[in-house]
Amino acid sequence: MKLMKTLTGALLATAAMAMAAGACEMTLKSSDTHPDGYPTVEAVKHMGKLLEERTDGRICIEVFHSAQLGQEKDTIEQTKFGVIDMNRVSMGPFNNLVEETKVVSLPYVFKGVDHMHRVMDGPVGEDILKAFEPHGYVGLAFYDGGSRSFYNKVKPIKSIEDLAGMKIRVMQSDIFVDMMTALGANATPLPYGEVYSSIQTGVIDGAENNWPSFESSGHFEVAGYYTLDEHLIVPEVLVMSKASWDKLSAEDQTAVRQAAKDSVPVMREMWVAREKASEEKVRAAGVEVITEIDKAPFMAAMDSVYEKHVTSDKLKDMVARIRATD
Ligand code: GTR
Repeated sequence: MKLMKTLTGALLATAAMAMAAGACEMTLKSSDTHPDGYPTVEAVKHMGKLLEERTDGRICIEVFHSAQLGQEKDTIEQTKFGVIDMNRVSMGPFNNLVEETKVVSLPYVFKGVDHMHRVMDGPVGEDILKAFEPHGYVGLAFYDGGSRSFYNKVKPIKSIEDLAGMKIRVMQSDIFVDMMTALGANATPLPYGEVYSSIQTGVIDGAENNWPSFESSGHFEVAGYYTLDEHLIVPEVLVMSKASWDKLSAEDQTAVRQAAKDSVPVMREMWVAREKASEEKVRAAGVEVITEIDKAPFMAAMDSVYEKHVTSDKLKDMVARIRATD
């Protein structure tokens, strides 16, 4: 009897799911490297809810979290060809494809997270969103990625000198490789999903990221020192495949854009809460957090990165506009 009830329940649940799925004329597949519950994943789910409501259930979004569709660099490729409809990634892995994304991936380009918000919500952000289009993507919205700092398994990093010769994983972009070289360390560009085991086995000494990523990836379990030098504030971006976009009516395109935009404040709220929760969890696990750090020498060391990467008038102008934003 109990088994019958369970089976009937399961069948009903399956039927309900099929009906719900059947109501969607179109389900946009969206990729994210982070696990379920992470603010970026939840933000795109929220966007999906809005879109479903506003299109009377015609357009839905399914978020494939936890890198189910692959590591960021590969999913970016697949998004271009419309195999994946939407993708939430860091701007870093886009640097070598869409040069405008470089300006917001430069070390210490923003004065802080509030400054980053003002820039991304303003005309520079608008220009960057538009810059995706000739490359096969439609820029929909920017999300928060906090500030990134170094963590490692060897020792507390208290100055640039401590970084000398250390093997540090970076995202796959030339800017970050040059940033590490400028700091006297050895950059190891790797996909995110390989970082945990690479630290564990000693292939690398450490990596760099924000509180929520440091925590949710479990990297804090293998890297016991976290230095809050905050060298990068790289916003996240939500893009849509231009191939998928072109299949939508103009009206539906507007609905997609608006739903993405409306998910931003919700994401920002979730981000702040998650940063706090992640910090608490990491500290409770006994990670040594180095907060007393003089950032001035780190900033000064970045001149060579700017000289090498900010060469065109277009990028120079964008950096100047970022700096001029109050
Ligand atoms: C995270 C970011 C991811 C990914 C990751 C990385 O902060 O949210 O999109 O880029 O960093 O370091 O690869």
